[in-house]
Amino acid sequence: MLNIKGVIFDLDGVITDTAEFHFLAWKQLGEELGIPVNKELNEQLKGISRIESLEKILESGGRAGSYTANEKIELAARKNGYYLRLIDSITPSDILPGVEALLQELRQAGIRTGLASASHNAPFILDRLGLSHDFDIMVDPGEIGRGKPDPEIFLTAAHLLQLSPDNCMGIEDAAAGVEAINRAGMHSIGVGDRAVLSHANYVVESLLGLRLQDLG
Ligand code: B16
Ligand code: MG
Repeated sequence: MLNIKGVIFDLDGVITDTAEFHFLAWKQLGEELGIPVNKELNEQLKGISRIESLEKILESGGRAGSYTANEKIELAARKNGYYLRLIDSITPSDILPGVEALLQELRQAGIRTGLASASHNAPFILDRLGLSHDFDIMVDPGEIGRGKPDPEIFLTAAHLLQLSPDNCMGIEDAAAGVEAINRAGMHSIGVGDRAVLSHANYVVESLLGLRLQDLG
């Protein structure tokens, strides 16, 4: 029997569909570098940090050793510029279906909430969505040494919530994120494609399909 006292959310792809904007921004950079970025490659970038995503793209184009560390920082910054332009138009209407109802249900039930996003743009996005005050804690990805699929970001969230990991549930859209939740010893909810998220304890197509009683 689960005893869930805290729910830790991913941001991109769970709370809002910025995953699509990350894809478009990487695709644009890829075109400039002559490296195709398709949906399949993009799936592997979900939940992965900006610089690691760049490394994977360069690797896929056979260009892993072609750039200095400084050039890679410049390329990652260029992608972020494209991304920021795309997310500039975000409003509360971009909150994915079911998110607000679930947050409200959790609050009413006294279940604590946290955000475990790898994105350095998370505070800006939450602000645009009008959700800045809806989470009890938010992990700063700058403080995290090892990105998803390492469990560090979820363990840090549980620590900040002052909860044991086995009393926490994590919600993710990325395969790497679900692995991070599982390795943290938490109950995992995958949002999206069942084929990609089959290692989650429970998979829903969208958060509209998730009710409090499903949390055990
Ligand atoms: P940024 P999440 C992750 O956010 C995204 O899934 C991933 O595609 C992105 O590269 C990463 O954040 C870093 O984002 O470039 O904005 O710092 O899914 O963990 O909320
Ligand atoms: Mg995500």
